[in-house]
Amino acid sequence: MTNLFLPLVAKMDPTDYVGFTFFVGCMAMMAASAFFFLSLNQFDKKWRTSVLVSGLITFIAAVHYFYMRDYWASNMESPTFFRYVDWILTVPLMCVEFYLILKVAGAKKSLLTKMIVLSVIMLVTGYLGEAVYTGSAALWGFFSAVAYFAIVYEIWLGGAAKLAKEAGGDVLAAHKILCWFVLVGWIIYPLGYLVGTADGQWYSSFANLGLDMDVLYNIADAINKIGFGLVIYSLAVKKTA
Ligand SMILES: *C/C=C(C)/C=C/C=C(C)/C=C/C1=C(C)CCCC1(C)C
Repeated sequence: MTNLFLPLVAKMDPTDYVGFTFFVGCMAMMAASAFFFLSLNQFDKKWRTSVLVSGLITFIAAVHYFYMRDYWASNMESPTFFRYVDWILTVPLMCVEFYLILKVAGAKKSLLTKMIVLSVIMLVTGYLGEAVYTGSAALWGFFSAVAYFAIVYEIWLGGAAKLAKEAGGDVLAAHKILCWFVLVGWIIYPLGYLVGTADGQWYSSFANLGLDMDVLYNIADAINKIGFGLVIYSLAVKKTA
């Protein structure tokens, strides 16, 4: 054990702020998971699944952050592969959250399928642009963005929005906040992508913004995974009271 982990921690340079955000990411995701899991008993049965999923999202992220922190510390390189494995597991679970809270208004499996398919398209095309066909990062980023806006459309104006209106009350209010997370919180990811893939692209000036792709992704993950979970948590609290 020691020779596996000690060198990496010893390698952690106090001026390595990217590594620092990976480190804090591990702790934040772990703490959030403990918080969600330990709160489960206080909720009515039908809200437990939603809070459980919140905990699974931060727990899956916590495990990936441990790997990503070590990958970064050993190679000083973006852990692109772990990053996208994390997202491909957690983003569909966020779609499940939308579906679960809208079930009270009769949400169908087709809504869930549609959102999961869109999120997988968004992430696979993003991965291809970031890691495989880096020369055409702009094109793959564009495909990814189309899928992203289709998700935004679905939840703000499409079928999911209609169901939220039918549900009304606390569910509608929670749905609205989640919609803002997707519109504002998720937009940090394409910004990170533009910064990280700028080299040799028409948007090469993004490389000079003084921003770091991994820091942007890490901040976005903390906001979106933990924030999203807390919205679900407080909805469950209201519905149980
Ligand atoms: C917990 C992880 C989350 C919520 C990840 C979300 C990721 C995105 C919304 C990524 C979107 C991208 C684009 C819209 C275009 C460029 C490529 C991506 C994959 C960074």
